[in-house]
Amino acid sequence: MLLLKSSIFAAVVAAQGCPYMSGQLAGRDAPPDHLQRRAEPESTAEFLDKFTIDDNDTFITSDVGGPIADQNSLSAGDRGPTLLEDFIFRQKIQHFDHERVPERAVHARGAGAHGVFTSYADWSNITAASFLGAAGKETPVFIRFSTVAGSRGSVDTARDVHGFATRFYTDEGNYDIVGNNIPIFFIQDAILFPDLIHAVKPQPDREIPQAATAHDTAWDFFSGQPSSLHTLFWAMAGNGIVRSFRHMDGFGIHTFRFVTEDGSTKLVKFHWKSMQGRASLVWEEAQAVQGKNGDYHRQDLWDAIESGMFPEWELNVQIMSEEDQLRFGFDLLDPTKIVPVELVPLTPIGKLTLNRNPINYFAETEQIMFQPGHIVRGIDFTEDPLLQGRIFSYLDTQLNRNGGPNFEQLPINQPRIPWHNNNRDGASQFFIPSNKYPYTPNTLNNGSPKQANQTVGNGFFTAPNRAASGKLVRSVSSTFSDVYSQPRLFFNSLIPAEQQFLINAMRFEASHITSTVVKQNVLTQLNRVDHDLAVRVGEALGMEAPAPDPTFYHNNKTTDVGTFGTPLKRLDGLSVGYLTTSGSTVASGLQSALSDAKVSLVVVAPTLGSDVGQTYSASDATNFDAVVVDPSADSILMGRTNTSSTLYPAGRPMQILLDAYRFGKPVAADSAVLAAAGIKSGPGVFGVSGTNLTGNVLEGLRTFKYLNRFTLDS
Ligand code: HDE
Repeated sequence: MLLLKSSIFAAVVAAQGCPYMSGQLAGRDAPPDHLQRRAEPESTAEFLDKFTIDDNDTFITSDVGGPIADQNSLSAGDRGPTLLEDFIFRQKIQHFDHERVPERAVHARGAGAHGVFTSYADWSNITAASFLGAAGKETPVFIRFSTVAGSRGSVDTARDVHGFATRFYTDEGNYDIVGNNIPIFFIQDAILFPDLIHAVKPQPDREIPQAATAHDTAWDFFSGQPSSLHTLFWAMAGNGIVRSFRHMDGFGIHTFRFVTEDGSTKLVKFHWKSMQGRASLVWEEAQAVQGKNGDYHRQDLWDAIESGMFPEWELNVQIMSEEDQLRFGFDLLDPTKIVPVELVPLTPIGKLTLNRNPINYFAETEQIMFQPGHIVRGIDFTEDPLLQGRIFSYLDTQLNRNGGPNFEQLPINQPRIPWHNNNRDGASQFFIPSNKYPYTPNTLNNGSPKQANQTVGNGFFTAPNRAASGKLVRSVSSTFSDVYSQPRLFFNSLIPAEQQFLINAMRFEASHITSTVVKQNVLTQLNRVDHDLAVRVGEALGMEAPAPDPTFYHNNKTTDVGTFGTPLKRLDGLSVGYLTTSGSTVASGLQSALSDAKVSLVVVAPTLGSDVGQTYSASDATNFDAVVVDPSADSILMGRTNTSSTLYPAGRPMQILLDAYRFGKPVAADSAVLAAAGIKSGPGVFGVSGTNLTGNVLEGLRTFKYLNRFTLDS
């Protein structure tokens, strides 16, 4: 029989939840509601344990508990037909037939993990949010990272915006920051979201291409809706092809409100800063990874957490006043604008550590249902029209995915504190409400559950200074109209190599467009941002850019927006390939220095052996962040004496070295091998014997990409 770690009864009663404990189940003399509230939300381990099924040393049962054998169906005679009465067959197949729920309409492909958020201080001077109310206060979290356009089985390294959705299980209810790794968005009004998504998803007739924007409809939309340019620029630069989820930042995008207990407000923007540092792939590499390992990001996150290298992010806020809404030359309600850090610096307020992989992907990562409308006391919305629309959309889509309104009762969605309200029934109601008076106002249940507000019951409250008035209009605010200055600011702020990557990405994407009109529209829009950029993209299309259109041209720059050119902060979880032959040994100094830096050294040889981690047949440059060629094995490896092995594709060892070099990674080999590969000496190309190999490899990993290897337009 199935064993729940604790019994079903205990799960339901303890199920935190279970609001109904306060009635008959818990006895008439149960303490009043507010005294039942836990001082702290239940820890993740404690909470998940109640719902975890342990199959060890059990017999298979039917869904309703009776032990059964489900390996053979019941048939009429040895060779006869299966019988309708076979309830075992029917239940098993039927459950299988219904195993899937609709994948997310966007952000279908993702990976998640549990963790903990720790507040750096008591922030009650800016917010009444209790999870930010004391130094060292810990709150359990679950994060889901994702790409946007691809379906659930698509590849991880598609060029795309990446989702960065965080749920805080706070002691005052669940709070979600459903953000992305790019700090702005394509559109300003939520009503355009279906148009954006229909345009970037595969074309409707042929359902091609999967998880890619390099097609006519996407660029038709981008060039017709120039509010999308700023996000598009970020996605075409390194942020679209990150090295891993661990190496990207996250953003809340919209401006939100912090509200204090005395009702005063601050406008805030959220920034999650990767404590690993930011890093990206180059496009050739990302495409190669797509073929070699579609689970590249998912696996990186899983492996890092499994091996105790817990990824961390610092939560920062930009804090602004209500009076600042139009102060910076753009509107803080416009989600296509960043607030440059020179104007408003980042204030670090806490740290997030991911420390636990899910037990079951479907139950946790697939069933978590985020909502910008999951908000807590001390935080409030703004009038950003994109945010306003999202507050509706996420609740609506969860109803569709779950098939009913009880999805908040799923373990991953439950708050870790009790909840009480008069919502009732619906498909799959998991609890047994004991209150016979589920309405407000009631006298028959002494008014319970009672109304809570700011002063009674520690309730949620809308910022008291929020006001709205005006004639009804169906238009975007005129304060949102400049959509060109900030893409230019972004482009100006990139180092030349990343500017080139961005241009190359646009060349790649735009050269997939078949419509001449769309290509012309793209150049027209790029030209409004930067004439030189339009000329350079146009060159690849064999088209001329329009004459300069300088209305929005400027030379301003900001900082901290690129993903290349800044050394990594931590090397945890990176990997070095050591190309050798079976039976060779790795220099022990290198081995131990890498392991001290939490970098894995993967020995690659023609066949597996005790010290060999990968065979050449299964290996590639995309598996490593740096490559070292064993000096004692190089003549064999580089094909000079053994060109015809059947154990791996011809030339594979040399290919690994060359690709690593082409992808900008540090490489180390002896000079004969480098010469045979045609690799010239230069930054990130190291000798392998007698020199400071270990120091060079570590320094190379920190540098991560050697940008001098990539040609710039002259
Ligand atoms: Fe989403 N978005 N979105 N989005 N979004 C969804 O909700 C939507 C937007 C984001 O890991 C959906 O649960 C509208 C901005 C993330 O589970 C859906 C608009 C940002 C995730 C939806 C936006 C995001 C979603 C699909 C325009 C960055 C994945 C499934 C107003 C701040 C969350 C789901 C996860 C998911 C609607 C715009 C981020 C359909 C209407 C801006 C990270 O409800």
